[in-house]
Amino acid sequence: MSPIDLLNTTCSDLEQAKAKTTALLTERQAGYSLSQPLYNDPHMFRIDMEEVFEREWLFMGMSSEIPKRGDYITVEVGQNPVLIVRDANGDINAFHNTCRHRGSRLCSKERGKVANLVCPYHTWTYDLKGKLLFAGTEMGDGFDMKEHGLRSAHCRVAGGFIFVCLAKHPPESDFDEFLATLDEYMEPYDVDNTKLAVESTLIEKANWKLVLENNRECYHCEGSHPELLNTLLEWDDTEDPRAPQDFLDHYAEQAAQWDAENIPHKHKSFGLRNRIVRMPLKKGTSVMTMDGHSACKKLLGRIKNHQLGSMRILHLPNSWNHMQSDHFIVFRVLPISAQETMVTTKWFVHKDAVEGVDYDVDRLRHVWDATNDQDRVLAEENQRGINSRAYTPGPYSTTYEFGVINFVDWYSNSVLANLATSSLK
Ligand code: 3BY
Ligand code: FES
Ligand code: FE
Repeated sequence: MSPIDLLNTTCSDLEQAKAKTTALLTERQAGYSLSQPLYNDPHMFRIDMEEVFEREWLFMGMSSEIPKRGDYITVEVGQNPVLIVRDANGDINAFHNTCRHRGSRLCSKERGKVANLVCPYHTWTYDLKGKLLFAGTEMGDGFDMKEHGLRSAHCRVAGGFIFVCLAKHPPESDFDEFLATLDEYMEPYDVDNTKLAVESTLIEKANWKLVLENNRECYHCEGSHPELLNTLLEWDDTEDPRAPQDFLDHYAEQAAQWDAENIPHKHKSFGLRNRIVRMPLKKGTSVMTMDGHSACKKLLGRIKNHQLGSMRILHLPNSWNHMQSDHFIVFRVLPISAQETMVTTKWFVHKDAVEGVDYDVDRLRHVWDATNDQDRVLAEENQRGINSRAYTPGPYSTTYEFGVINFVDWYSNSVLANLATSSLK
């Protein structure tokens, strides 16, 4: 069933899907992969969209993608077109990208620049704060312009990261604390003085949760990621009990330098939803290029040390990131259907860096293009096997796959909690 067909499902189908999801998540075996319908059933997918992607804070993009007044990006969250635009005060606003006349999408391009937001259908015009400025002369006496401004969505920006929440009431959590930490940890990078160098979009034939699960472990790295392993150390945490002494020594040496330069690095977690940690890369390497040497001649922000490792930022449900000394890479996951997911990767460099002089795009993107494609195949094969009538949930390794366990626990707990409070959303 396609997402469009889902619109035709009756309310009782939806109630049944909610009841089934609740049962599957309540009865799931902790530490095991989820049951098949949660990975491939269009009804369960609808629940994911309503209870996760329309309820939680989502990573959308970076503030430096829209540096000037009128710059905008658009993002499709399932069937919800979203518009993010910078206004005349420099503030970033998020709106539902749907006209208050008869609902046309206002902006259809992925990014652009406008003076005002003009609907392509009948030219209703809104300012950059969503106020309706013009609706022609034919709307009649009773028509109130003030009642027809764009519907806004909650929007928060920290450390250059733009987050949007489509729910009426964003989830109560430690999100504020995470944003404050993000501001502090991103300070050295001076995101406002960065620019998007290049981006890629992959459509993976896999449920979004398989894309996230795959990202949350490096059990598969040795067998699948030769390019990434030129620089990446498999540990995802400085306190990983499996980490050998030579890693701990290397980390201690790097951390001493980072401390001397006032570069934040300590692991911080905010529930299971968000975490930040700076991890060293392999000894002698600086950034995730094929040879481990610089990708861009200009370092970011106030950074002087090429060897800042990679600051990893996790934001469930839809982002992981690698912040390095001379470029950073952000990843955004958006579900399309039960078995299709869009993964967008964006590489940022210093805004004054000149392509072909300071950086070469092919060199910059090589490792993560290869890695993303390898991960795409892994997620797609995972999906195909899960679709088998023989599939049953299998056990995660508590040492190698703790990140996956954390993700699946977060997902299950969030969906159950959100389903229980559906009426308040
Ligand atoms: O580097 C990442 O983004 C994740 C974490 C470990 C494996 N995977 C490639
Ligand atoms: Fe936008 Fe008519 S739908 S102006
Ligand atoms: Fe991978």
